[in-house]
Amino acid sequence: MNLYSLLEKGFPKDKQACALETHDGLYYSWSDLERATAKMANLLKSLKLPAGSRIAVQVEKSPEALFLYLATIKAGYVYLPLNTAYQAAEIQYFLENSEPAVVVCSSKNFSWVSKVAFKAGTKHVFTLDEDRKGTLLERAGSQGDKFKTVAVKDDDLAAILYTSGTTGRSKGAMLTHKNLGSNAQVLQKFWGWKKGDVLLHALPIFHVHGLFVAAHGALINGSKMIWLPRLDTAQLIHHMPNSTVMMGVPTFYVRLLADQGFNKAVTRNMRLFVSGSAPLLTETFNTFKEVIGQPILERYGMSETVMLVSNPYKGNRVGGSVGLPLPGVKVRVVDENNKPCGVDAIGSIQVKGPNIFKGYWRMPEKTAEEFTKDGWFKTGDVGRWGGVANGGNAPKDYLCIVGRSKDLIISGGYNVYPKEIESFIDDMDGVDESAVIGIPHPDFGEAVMAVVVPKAGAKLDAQAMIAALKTQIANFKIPKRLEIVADLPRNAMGKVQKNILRQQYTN
Ligand code: MLC
Ligand code: AMP
Repeated sequence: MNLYSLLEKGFPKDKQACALETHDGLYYSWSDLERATAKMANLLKSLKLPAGSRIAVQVEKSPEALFLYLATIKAGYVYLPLNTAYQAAEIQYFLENSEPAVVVCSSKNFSWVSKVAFKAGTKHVFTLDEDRKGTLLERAGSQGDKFKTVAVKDDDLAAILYTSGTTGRSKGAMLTHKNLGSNAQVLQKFWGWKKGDVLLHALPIFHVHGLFVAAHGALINGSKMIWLPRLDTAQLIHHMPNSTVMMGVPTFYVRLLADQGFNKAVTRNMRLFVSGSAPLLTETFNTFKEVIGQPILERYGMSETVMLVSNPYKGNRVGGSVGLPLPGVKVRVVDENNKPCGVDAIGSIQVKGPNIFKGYWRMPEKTAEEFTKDGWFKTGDVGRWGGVANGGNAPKDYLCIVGRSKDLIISGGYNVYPKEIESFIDDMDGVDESAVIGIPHPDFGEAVMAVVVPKAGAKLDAQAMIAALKTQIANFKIPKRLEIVADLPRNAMGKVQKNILRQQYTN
């Protein structure tokens, strides 16, 4: 079934009810949502795109951006969202790799994005801005407001999400209608979505968390969303008394707890706070429970798998643990021979289920590498069943994530692969080599730090290097700290010992 049809089944009968309320006081009814989606789907159809065409989108968050996503899947095309922080070189790679038929960008970026897109073979470039301006809506305005949802097969693609690669360039995770639909249905039940729920939505919608976990949850349940463009704690606190559910990365909870205006009274109607995308510190979990009187529900997932494991809605939510495998999802913790580890032993986390992606876009070898012979997907995360983890005490059937085998930094919920940043730094004049590590950060959980060795006789300026990086890569990947040193610690094999650097700079 087309994912749109599945979501639509949950839309309320009263089409005049509010579907989205924005931070600047606009109300979109379910009828508005359906009509705008149909108009955009008709526009896409009028372009006579081949089946399986990718629609790449790099726009600021707005209700219309959500409708564009819905229109894409309704019309049977493949949605390809791109983080608004990505710079020209990053966008160039994504467009050349995915060869989208249509690109939608902000007006302010049109001149450079369109050049890159046309060079990559894209035929149509539209603009869409936060304030309902741009050529996409101009062109969609004259289209019909009814559209028959295109029939698709379960394993037809609905979306491609680029995830950074440990080596080399990013990989496009291909997600099918079935992957996304099955996960939305499971979460609706598991998290007890009910009539009257209102979702407070402040996450970006170009990643799994904001689009597939949060927005799908409200859509499939026919629930209203309070649609905020970004995390702004004053806005969250303002809207919280009229909300029942919120989802965020740990930084959301750290910032809320630091705000004097956040208290039990503000959260009186809230029934569920979900955290994910990065580890929630047990300290944050405990403080939140103490101050607000309810435990945050932590869950675990990935772009390749959508949601895998979650603390229960009803039942024991354990700080430091991501909880129980979701219904239909199989999770195992294995040793280096892919043999399941016993309780309390640490191993690699592998998963199976209807939510696991179809593979990496045009990378069959990479896809094969990431699956075991018997079909388990290797998450690259390291975990343990039960035990005293991260300062908590989890029962034996609860999963605790204790680390990652992939060299990955998660900063404020965004993934940064050190290798990518190192290659940009190593290309700079006067640089001999570099090591990029994650160091603890009070707001973002982890922050990117670079340790750089100059070439003999070269003089490097840390501030100038950071300024140069800012023109090349997304802002969340920029090192918050850059140190210039004489050499890097190495082991007997000559490998850089990042653990020593992490210890040295963690204080
Ligand atoms: C912004 N900055 C960041 C950053 N976000 N730096 C590191 N890490 C981040 N995540 C930079 C800004 O460019 C700015 O730099 C400075 O830090 C301060 O920015 P800010 O204004 O305070 O940031 P803000 O706009 O408040 O954003 C912080 C944030 C945001 C945490 C709210 O990053 C965010 O919404 N993160 C959510 C990411 C997400 O949705 N992840 C889900 C992935 S899906 P300067 O130099 O310009 O001052 C996934 C699967 C799963 O992982 O399981 O869910
Ligand atoms: P992404 O590639 O952006 O989808 O990020 C997925 C990664 O985020 C996972 O492989 C984990 O390393 C991490 N992650 C997601 N949720 C959690 C969580 N609750 N605790 C720890 N790590 C998490």
